[in-house]
Amino acid sequence: MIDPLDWELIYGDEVREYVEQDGVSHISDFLRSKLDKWTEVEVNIAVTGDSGTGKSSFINAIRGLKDDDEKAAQVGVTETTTVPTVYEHPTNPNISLWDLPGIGTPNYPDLESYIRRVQLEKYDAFLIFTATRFTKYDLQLVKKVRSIGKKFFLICAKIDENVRAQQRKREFSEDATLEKIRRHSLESLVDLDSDEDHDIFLISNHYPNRWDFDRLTQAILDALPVFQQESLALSLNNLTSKMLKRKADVLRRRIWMVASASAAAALVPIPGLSVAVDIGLITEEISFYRSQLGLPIEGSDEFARLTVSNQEKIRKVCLTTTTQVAAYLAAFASQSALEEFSRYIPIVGFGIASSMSFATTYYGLQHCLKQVEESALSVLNGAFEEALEDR
Ligand SMILES: Nc1nc2c(ncn2[C@@H]2O[C@H](COP(=O)(O)OP(=O)(O)OP(=O)(O)O)[C@@H](O)[C@H]2O)c(=O)[nH]1
Ligand SMILES: [Mg+2]
Repeated sequence: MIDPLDWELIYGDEVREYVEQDGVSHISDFLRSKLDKWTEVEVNIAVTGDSGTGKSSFINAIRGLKDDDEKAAQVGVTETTTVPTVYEHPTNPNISLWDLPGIGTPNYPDLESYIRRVQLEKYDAFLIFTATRFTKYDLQLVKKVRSIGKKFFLICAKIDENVRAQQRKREFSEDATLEKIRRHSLESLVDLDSDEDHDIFLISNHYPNRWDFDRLTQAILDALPVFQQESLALSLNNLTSKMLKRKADVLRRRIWMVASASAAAALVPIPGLSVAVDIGLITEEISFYRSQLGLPIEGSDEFARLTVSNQEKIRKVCLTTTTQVAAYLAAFASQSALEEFSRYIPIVGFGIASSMSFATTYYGLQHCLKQVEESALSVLNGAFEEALEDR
């Protein structure tokens, strides 16, 4: 696990080095480029496993696509994926999901030919799919992937089908069914070191909000280096409560950079606000919070379906004009806490970190993000209750 403070300051060294070399006169542009860096970080995820185990369906589900969407991977009951195919994430072309045929399928008869053609080195993580038991080829691949120090995840898809089949029995327990599936697929891993705990993720590509789909997503994120974690977390749009929290955490950790950029660029006083801030940048950041955390836009059908109380919550953080943002920030303009911000002084310097402008932006954004997060969670819980009522 990464120390939260390190996480917050992942760009700290780069910013400090920049300031040492170039001073702070153009720091605002530099910080803006860091705020956008997540869009440039490449993440390559390999999705592999035997034919028909749900690889292509997963690639669609994690990208929030339906199987018949234009950019969807082809899904079918007959063998569909025969050559490695890359699928970009719709919100970020640098997130690549590689649909790889399994070893033992006609084009890849054994591990050697697979390694030659698939180039294991280029992937950050391997997702190995099964629908029942892992094959001897899956085991060979796990050993190989582990030997080169790469992360892998063992996944058993189509859990909905299994659960549905068991439901026909008189004595049905979902927990017992899941445990049985888990044990059954673990048995096929006996060849791997017995002292290591092998986690198996039981998912359904058709119900990404149920079973282990979210736990798998979180585990993949946890396994990546920080920059890639940030990039993938901000790119994924399958919103669950854990995902919301993770996204909000990533957004919270960049507030000091927005506050620094705001303080450095704040040349023009804003009417109605006693302190100069970069109001354009702050407005953009707040809008980023709303889109990242999936708040429905006022006027949309989704918005119209919300409860009155959720609509009210969203309106409060719908700050789209300079005047609205200035009025919101005014409440934070008198606050300053030198001690709290002292950790930023060695990075951006005393002038910026101790300014009123920094403090106003910092506190204003912290508060706003909290409000957006709470509203998003409330909307999500409302949608969840609605889904339960429909069942
Ligand atoms: N019920 C259910 N069906 C699934 C799930 N995942 C995939 N399927 C179905 O299983 C079949 C095979 O899915 P694909 O995603 O094409 O499997 P694949 O691993 O890409 O198969 P190949 O390309 O042939 O290697 C399709 O009919 C899917 O609709 C799931 O989680 N639940
Ligand atoms: Mg396929």
